[in-house]
Amino acid sequence: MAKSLYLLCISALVQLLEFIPSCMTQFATTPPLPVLPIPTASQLKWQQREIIMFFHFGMNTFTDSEWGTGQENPNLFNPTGLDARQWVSTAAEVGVSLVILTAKHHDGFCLWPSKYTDHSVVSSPWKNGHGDVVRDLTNAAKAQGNIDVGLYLSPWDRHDQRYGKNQEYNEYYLAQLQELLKQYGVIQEIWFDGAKGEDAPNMSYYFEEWFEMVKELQSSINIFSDAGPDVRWVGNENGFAGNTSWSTINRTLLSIGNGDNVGYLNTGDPQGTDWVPPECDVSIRPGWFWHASEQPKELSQLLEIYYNSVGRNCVLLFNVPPNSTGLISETDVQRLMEFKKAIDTTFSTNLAEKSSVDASSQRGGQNGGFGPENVLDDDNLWTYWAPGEGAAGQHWIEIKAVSGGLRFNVIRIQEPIGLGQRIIGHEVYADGKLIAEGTTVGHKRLHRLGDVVEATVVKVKILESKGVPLLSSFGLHFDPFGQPNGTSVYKGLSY
Ligand code: FUL
Repeated sequence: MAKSLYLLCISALVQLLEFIPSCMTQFATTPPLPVLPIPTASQLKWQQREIIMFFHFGMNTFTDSEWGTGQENPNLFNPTGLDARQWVSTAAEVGVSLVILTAKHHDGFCLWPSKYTDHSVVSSPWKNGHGDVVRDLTNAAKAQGNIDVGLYLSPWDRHDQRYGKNQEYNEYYLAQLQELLKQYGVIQEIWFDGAKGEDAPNMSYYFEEWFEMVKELQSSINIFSDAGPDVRWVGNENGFAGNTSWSTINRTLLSIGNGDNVGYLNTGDPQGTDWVPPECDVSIRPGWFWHASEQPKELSQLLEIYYNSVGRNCVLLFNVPPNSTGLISETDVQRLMEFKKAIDTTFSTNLAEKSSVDASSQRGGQNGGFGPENVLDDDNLWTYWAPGEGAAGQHWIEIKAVSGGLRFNVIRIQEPIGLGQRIIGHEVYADGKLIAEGTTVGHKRLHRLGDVVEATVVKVKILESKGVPLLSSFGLHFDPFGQPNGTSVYKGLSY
């Protein structure tokens, strides 16, 4: 009897003990509020691509020119060996997931059989007038898999007689836009170039109608122009973003084809009310189009471009022009492979990966899920370090080598931009010595150091930010290539 009473008591005690923790269950710590503006899903996807590819190809490829006059004879267009599968397989090998083709450049010659003009592939000897480069590219991308397509449709048209007559030309342009956006499946970026020659007739483009129509036809597309709305020009064609590089800008201060605001485009605006990140368009060769006399840039130049574009919160739009056979030249393919190998060699190993990591504070305390260890995982978007609310200028993370020392010459810092771009100023210390300083971070900030640094403790201090600063990824890397220009120089917060 006593024994059964004893067992009853024990079982009641066990039930009670099970009940107590369930009463005390804590919910997970909530993520911090975003700092607006934030990217759309399409902009977020675009930013993660980091490097995309431009194919400048068209009449100019056959006339050795950059800006055709519009008077070229369609007979000249005859890329006898054109194979768009080689274009996309080259892109895939470089790790590129979006390629953009010049469907129509300023000379007005159309690479697809437009119903609205005969100045196109239809009038050329290529495939007896039955060819369609846009179709070849979209088919090749689909067959390759994981490659998306974007299109460039030059507003300035030096061939078409309607150019200069506002309504007629805008109708023509919109008709072509509809052809391109309705007939070729999903198009992920549309490029509205701002160039227009000084001798060109006066012409008003109906941008509002164009943009609305584009979004109606392709819901996940990003519209590029000098002024966005989704992606903005970086203000130069060298592939260099500003040392300060905000994805935010004030669109009301921008206009398409206006050369006066290149500085503003280059750095963006911390007070900007619109999320319109910069895209760095630059050619692997001196010209945009292929010329027999030109060669691709040196590997060291390509790497310098990478550090100053991807490493400054930009997407790099690398132009690789197919030649007059209709193929990417072997020299260009080789240079791209060298480039890819160099990037992989430097970045595939994070020397900080096995270090211990500490922070000034963390949101929700030890088990809040926002600890500094999140900067060393593979996710650079949705797992991140968030400090507790605290005095500005007091936030930091510290990486400590667990065994031996850290030997590196590149520092990589990333913000989880899905919650807004926040960091205004930061510094990096190695064993207490300042080794790099900078302003914005954004999706990715790379500091390529002049010297190799050896240290056991590396600290990132956030000097100033909009809201609390967040860090999604941190890396220390060793880059054995090229001659960098020297340490990143902190220019103060003079944005
Ligand atoms: C410029 C054009 O004039 C060039 O030919 C090239 O297409 C470049 C990407 O944009 O505005």
